[in-house]
Amino acid sequence: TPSTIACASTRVTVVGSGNVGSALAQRLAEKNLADVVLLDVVEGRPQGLALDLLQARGIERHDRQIIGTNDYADTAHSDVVVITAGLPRKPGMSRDDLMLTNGKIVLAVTKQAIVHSPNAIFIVVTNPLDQMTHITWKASGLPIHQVMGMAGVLDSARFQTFVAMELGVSTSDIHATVLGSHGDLMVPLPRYTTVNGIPITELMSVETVERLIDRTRKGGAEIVDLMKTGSAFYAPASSTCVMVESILLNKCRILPVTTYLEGQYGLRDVFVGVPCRLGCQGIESVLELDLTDAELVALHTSAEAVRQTSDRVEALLASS
Ligand code: TXD
Repeated sequence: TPSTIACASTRVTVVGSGNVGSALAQRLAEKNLADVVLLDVVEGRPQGLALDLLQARGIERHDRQIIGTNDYADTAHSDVVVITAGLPRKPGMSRDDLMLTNGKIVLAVTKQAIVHSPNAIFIVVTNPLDQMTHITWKASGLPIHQVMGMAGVLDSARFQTFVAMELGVSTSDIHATVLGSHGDLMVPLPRYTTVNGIPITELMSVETVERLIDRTRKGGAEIVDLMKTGSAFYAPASSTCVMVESILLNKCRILPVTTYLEGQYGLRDVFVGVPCRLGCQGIESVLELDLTDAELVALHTSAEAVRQTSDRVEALLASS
């Protein structure tokens, strides 16, 4: 394995080489998006995974460098840092149950990564997502447009999948929108969920829409219950990859992203998922959808649940 990357090229560090991290590294390299540095605390695992991915290069026809390491010095000059380090849920656990353990991990990871990539864009994946994004923002000292969380893309992808399965149409023809916090109070928006532009509210009954929303809300838990050890990782890796791609290629895609709101949607000082334009600066702008009163109440309720844990986040930050 080469220990250094010879030429300056686009570089993404993925911290945590578990299920999500390793699947993401594979997507980034095989889509030829960036050189990848895979970092973990476990010695040998990221190095082994990197070697394995390198040995697939000839078959997958790319020449991306992939480094596995336990040393943050190897992550220097990353354009994007993705944080997947931390524990996943076990059956019966809520995402909030992971707060203290993962909070300490995400804090430590951010502080080390920022030293070597002081101007990187950070994407947080670790749960509980909204709170972990808050920690990375504060601990990094970065401007808010450079720190974001991945959840809405995944929740929307799940809704999109269930709608496509229900209607028996191509998933590619469905555009789904899910806002809010990454948890049971997420806010799927049927009015903004369309089949080639036609809102699903015109194509299925209220009961059917509610059933699909319920499955979307419990989409992560359904997989945790089936897998028993570990949680979803293929769709989370794809969802993170699409965000990285929009940033690195300056595609300016509109994606639901967890960000810090400063008055948009009547919300302030809270991290929650809303549609954002993602480009080379990170979050280029936050889009304000025209929501009904009921949709707005649901978004505020979702944000309130995040806010209720903000004292625990602040305590964690203060203790560091
Ligand atoms: O929508 C979303 N945001 C999510 C979030 C979708 C899927 C998974 N989600 C969360 O991501 C999940 O609840 C976890 O909190 C993280 C990572 O999930 P993953 O399934 O990848 O967990 P693994 O396989 O247990 O991998 C975690 C890795 C593992 O290799 C640990 O050794 C490593 O994290 N780890 C660390 N790496 C670096 N530094 C530190 N301190 C560290 N601690 C653990």
